[in-house]
Amino acid sequence: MTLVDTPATLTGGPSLAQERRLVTAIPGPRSQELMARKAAAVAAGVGHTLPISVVAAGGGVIVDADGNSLIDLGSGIAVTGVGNSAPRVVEAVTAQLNSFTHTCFTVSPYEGYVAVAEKLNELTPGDHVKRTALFNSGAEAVENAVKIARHFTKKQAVVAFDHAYHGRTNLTMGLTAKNIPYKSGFGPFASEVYRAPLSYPFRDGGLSGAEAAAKAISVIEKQVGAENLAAIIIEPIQGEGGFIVPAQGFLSALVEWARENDVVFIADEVQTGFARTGAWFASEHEGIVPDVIVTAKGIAGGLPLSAVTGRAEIMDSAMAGGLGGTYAGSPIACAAALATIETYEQDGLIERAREIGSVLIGRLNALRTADPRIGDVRGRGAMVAIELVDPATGAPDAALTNAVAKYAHANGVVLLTCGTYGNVIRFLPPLAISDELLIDGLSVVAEGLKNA
Ligand code: PLZ
Repeated sequence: MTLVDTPATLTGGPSLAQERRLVTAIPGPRSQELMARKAAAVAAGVGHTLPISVVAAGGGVIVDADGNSLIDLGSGIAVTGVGNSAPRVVEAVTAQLNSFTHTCFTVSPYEGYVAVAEKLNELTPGDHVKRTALFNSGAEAVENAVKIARHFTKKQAVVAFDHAYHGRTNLTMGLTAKNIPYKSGFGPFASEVYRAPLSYPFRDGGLSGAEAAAKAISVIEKQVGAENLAAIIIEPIQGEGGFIVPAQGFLSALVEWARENDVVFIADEVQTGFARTGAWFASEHEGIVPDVIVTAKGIAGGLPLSAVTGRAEIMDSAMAGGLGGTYAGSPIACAAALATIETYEQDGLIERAREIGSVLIGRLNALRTADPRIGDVRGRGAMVAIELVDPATGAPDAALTNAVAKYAHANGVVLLTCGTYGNVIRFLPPLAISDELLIDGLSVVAEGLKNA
């Protein structure tokens, strides 16, 4: 078996040449070699968007084993906000690796975990007293948020929304809306999960936030009942479901109703969190203060870490020993998180996310004016999407979406799609990307649209 040999000098991080460079077709021979090994060794259910073999990444690029340099417009699904191998993260993780790698926080604690909890309590919306518990993945944190809400309220039902995505574990699959590829054949799903309609301005006939909330609340009251409901969980901007920004007032009406009815309001900010939307958390754009907020992805510069942060009385309700996990809040991931948060702060990345947003929204709106297949341009900060439709009927156009994504991949741009109907192209660049690369990436997408 041949191992793909990586040039020893190629280190990732922001010092990588920041350019789109194609030296072979995508995938090149070395990437193809890895894909053949993957097909023979990895379970077929583990898919991939782009068939390349990554050897280095940093700033706004990903370099493959054939020497191609691709523009990264996905950040590993909204994870590497600070960029891959960000210098502070590399330094902090290296230092932590050299002191200790693991003790299990619930066996013998260490400072990094506590410092991350303090930082999250400080940065998340609301100035009430908070507590945090750390986990590994977004799904694991969502599960724990629901566990905690049930323990606190002594109620069982959970309401999620149309188009929601909350993970792939059994409970979070049940919370997730989309059947294929996330759920089909993987049931039975957990009980006491209910679904309410979402505010989706492009597709709900332009209901106001208050009207859409009234509709959702009516479903909740008639089909579940506040007396049975432990929690409402919602992404403030839906991620996998299609970057759906609810109408103004939708989220705040839900928060108000939850508060009046002793229901825990959980914001799933796994994808929207950590500077991505031009604020620390997307809840801030709506002025809402969630009771519990779930974070992951952008928290630790690519290392696996997630968190549940919430009102002290809710978080403290679970008995000692009721929350944990062998690796939950790993010292290495915590070191990475502290360095990542410092990087967002020191490098002005919240401001940078807003600038990226103006470039994206400006250019995409210009494209839309000339191309009626772009039905909608939406998002906040560096979390922006276009929804592609049949201009005559408004029907979702997944085939066009796939064609544009394929064109982008073949031309050196890592571009992601999403949406219940598979017709949304999403832009999630690292906040470390240059305007030049971003604009080059957008021009490839524009060409892809023209060619399709
Ligand atoms: N909540 C809002 O976006 C993860 C899914 C990638 P994990 N989204 C990317 C895939 O295809 O599996 C996500 C999310 C929101 C929860 C999750 C789950 O986070 O870290 O993937 O478990």
